[in-house]
Amino acid sequence: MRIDLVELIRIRMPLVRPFRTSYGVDAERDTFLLRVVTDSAEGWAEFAGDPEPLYCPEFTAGAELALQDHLLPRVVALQQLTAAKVAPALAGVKGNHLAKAVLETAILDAELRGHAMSLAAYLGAVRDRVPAGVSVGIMDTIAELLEAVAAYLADGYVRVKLKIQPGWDIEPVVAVRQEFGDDLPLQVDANTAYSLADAEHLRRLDDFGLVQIEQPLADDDLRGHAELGRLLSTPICLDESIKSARDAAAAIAMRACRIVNIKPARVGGYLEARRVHDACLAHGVPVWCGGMLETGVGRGANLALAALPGFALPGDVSASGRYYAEDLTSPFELDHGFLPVPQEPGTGVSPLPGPLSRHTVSRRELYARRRSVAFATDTGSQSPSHPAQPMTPVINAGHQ
Ligand code: NPG
Repeated sequence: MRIDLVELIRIRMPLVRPFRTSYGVDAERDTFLLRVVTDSAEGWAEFAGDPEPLYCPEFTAGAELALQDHLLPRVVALQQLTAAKVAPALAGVKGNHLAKAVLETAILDAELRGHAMSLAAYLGAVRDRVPAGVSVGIMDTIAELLEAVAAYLADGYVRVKLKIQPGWDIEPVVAVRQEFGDDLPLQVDANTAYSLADAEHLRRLDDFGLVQIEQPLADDDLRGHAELGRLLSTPICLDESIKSARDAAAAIAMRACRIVNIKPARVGGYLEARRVHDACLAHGVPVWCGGMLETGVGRGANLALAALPGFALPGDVSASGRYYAEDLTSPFELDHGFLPVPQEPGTGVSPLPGPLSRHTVSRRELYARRRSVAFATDTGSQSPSHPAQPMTPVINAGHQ
C-alpha cells in the first residue's frame, strides 16, 4: 500500500449538553479527522483529543504539528506500507499516542477496506452487538443529575457512570442509588481528582455496590492505586495510567487495578489496544472500552474493539444522540441497550458529505505524493511531502 494523500479536516460539533468532568467543561467537540488516500482505498480516523491538554499532554494543535513534522514523514517513507508497520516506524518519536493512533487507524481503515475486511473481524471480535453504558457529567444540582440519569435509563442504557470530584462524590451516588435502586450497574470516574490522603473519604463509596471506581489518583501513581486498592473493597479501574500493554501488565502485577479501561487512542492505536486486551484477558482482568466523546467516525471503530472477548463490562460507547443532534456518520442507535458492531469493510463508517460539510471549519493537505512526470503512470517512487499548506477556511453557517 502507498499513501497518495493525507488530508486533515478540522471539525466542530456542538454537544447536546455540556459535559463536565473534574478536568473542566466540554460544550463541543473541537477536533480533526484524518483522511488517508492510498493506492488501494481511502481510510478515515478521528483524533481523540481536545484543544486543551487537560485529559493528557496532547492537544489538537500540537497533534497537527506532530503529524505534519514528525509522524507522517516517517510513515510515507515506508515501502509497502501496512498498518502493522506504523507503530514500529514511529517508535522513535516519544509519546504522542493520540496523534500516532489517528494516523495508524486511518491507514488501517484503508488497508482493511482494500481487503474488504471489517475492523471487527481483523481484531478478533466475537459479538455483533455490544451493551452500551453512558457517562454522566457533573451537574449543578442532584435534581438535574437524577433527571439526566432517568432519561438515559429510559433510553435503555445498561450501566451508568457518574463523574465525580471532591465535593461531588458521595452525595450523587447516594441519590442515584436511592432513586434507581441497588440493581443498577453503577460506577464512578474521578479522572485523577483525588490523592491517597482521601482514602478514608473514598472508602465511603464501598457501601454502594459500585462496579468500579475509575482513575481516582494521578496517572503516574501506580503505587498509590495499589495502596488505595488495599483499602477499598470497590474495584479500582485504570484509564489515564495505562498507555501501553506493558503499563497494563505492570499495573496488574502491582495490583494497582482490577479492571482496565481501554481507549485505543490513549495506547497509540487499535493494534496496541488489542495487546492491552490480550494481556488483561490472560490475567483474568476484565476490560471495557472508554470513550472520548467521539463522533460516529471514532465510535464505529471503538465498537469493533468492544466486541472482543475480554470486554466483559459495558463501555462508554453510547448512541449518537447522547452526544450530537447530528452525527457525522449514519447515527448509531440503541436497540434494547445494545449498539451494533459495524460489519462493513474497515471501520465500517465514513462521514456523510452533508454532516461533514456542515461541521467542517477548515481542511488542508498534510501530504500529497508528487508525480514526477506529467503523464507518468504510477512508478511507485516516493517523494517527500510538499511544504505544509495553510488552513483553508470553510465557510460554514453553523460556526461563523
Ligand atoms: O461517552 O465518549 C463518552 C464519554 C466518556 O466519560 C467519558 N470520557 O475520562 O473517560 C473520560 C471521559 C473524557 C471525555 C475524558 C472527554 C476526556 C475527554
